[in-house]
Amino acid sequence: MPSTFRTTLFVALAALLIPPGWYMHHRLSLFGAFRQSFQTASSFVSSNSDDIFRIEGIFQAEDLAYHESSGLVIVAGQGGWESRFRWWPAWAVFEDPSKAKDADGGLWVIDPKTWETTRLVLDGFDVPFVTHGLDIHFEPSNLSSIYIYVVNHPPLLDPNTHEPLPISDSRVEIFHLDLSSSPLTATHLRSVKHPLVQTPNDVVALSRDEFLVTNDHENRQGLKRSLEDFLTFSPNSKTTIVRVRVDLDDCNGGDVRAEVVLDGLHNANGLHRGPDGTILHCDASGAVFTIFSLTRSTADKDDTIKLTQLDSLAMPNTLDNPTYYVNSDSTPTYVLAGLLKGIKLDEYSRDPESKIPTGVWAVKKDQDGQWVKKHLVEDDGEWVSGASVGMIIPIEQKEDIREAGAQVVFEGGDIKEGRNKQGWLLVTGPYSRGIGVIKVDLDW
Ligand SMILES: [Ca+2]
Repeated sequence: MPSTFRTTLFVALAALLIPPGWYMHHRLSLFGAFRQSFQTASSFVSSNSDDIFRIEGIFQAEDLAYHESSGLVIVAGQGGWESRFRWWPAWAVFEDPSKAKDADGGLWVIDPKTWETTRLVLDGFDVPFVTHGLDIHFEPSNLSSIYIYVVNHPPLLDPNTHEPLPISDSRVEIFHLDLSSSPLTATHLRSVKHPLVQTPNDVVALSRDEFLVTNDHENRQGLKRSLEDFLTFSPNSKTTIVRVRVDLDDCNGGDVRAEVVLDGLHNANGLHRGPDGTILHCDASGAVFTIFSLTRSTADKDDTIKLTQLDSLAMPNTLDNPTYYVNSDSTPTYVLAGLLKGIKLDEYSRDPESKIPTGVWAVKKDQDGQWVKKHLVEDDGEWVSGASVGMIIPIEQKEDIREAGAQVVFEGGDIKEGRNKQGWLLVTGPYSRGIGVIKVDLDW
């Protein structure tokens, strides 16, 4: 065989095999296939055991929302533990739809000053509540009035027997919470279903009557769904961000209007409001965090919304629901939680004893405009199993100074020293036994 032919053949084979090989290796790395050991969350704090704990009594909470004016955290989760391992459409678990009623889904508020939790009374709501992503909306004119939007995955009922079928009847539930009510009560306003919302994952409220929702998959289960997770280069038009509008003043429910705002996405998952009106999003299995601008056009009779990508960042492990905080230097820092061993998802999702390794990153732009990352916490799954969200509650500067025993410095009436140098990081996920809380440094 002439050497030039051999060389050409070698180059051709390499050109054919290296890109798929690199891609396979990269995606397997994102899924944690080559990782065998994981740190514990306790190794991320000093010897002060008060700096890490877990809020018990709220199982499998996928998402968190922070109500700035009251300082309360709002959570959707489950009161029952076992049912998720037999019915959880979000992770393709359809084994026993009758278990959905045992999920004992609910809403809670957490007071980060005392870490006390209060389960809300749900008024006018009696369907199985299998909670997923959530968001809140409130008007500046009435800060004690909060609208809560929660993705729910109850099973479809057989129209004749009314028995649950192994098919998800996914929708978004809208509640209204009056913080002055006693006991604290969330009134169910309506369930929102639409043909464009088939595999809802997360929501972000744009106004009281309007929200965006992600559809995370085209396929609900099976090999095709696994291929969707693994192959980013074949985005599907049904993996979308959808805008939904309802009229909550219409006592009869009224129409649900929906339109696709972005299609061709891969594994569209978490949504969150970002700084300056941006929308934060994560491609979960592709491990890509994206920041969109949101613009409205009222040129037509009906206003339209456009999402335009401003920035993105590829991360080293699968992602879920993004959040952010703004530190004292006004730099937005994004908090990205995810799985460190996503390749064992099928196994984890059916085993009530599973402990799913978890990681939470903080990422921000440095002075040169380059992304920088910090691993806020990693856990082997004992503290928090399968994190889907991390949220920072900055520790008030006075408390910070008092705890640190530092000298208080007043400048123009404001305390400057110690400002927001530490925060409480809340971590939870759809397989967590509680809400993990850990004190983290924000000064980096
Ligand atoms: Ca999610």
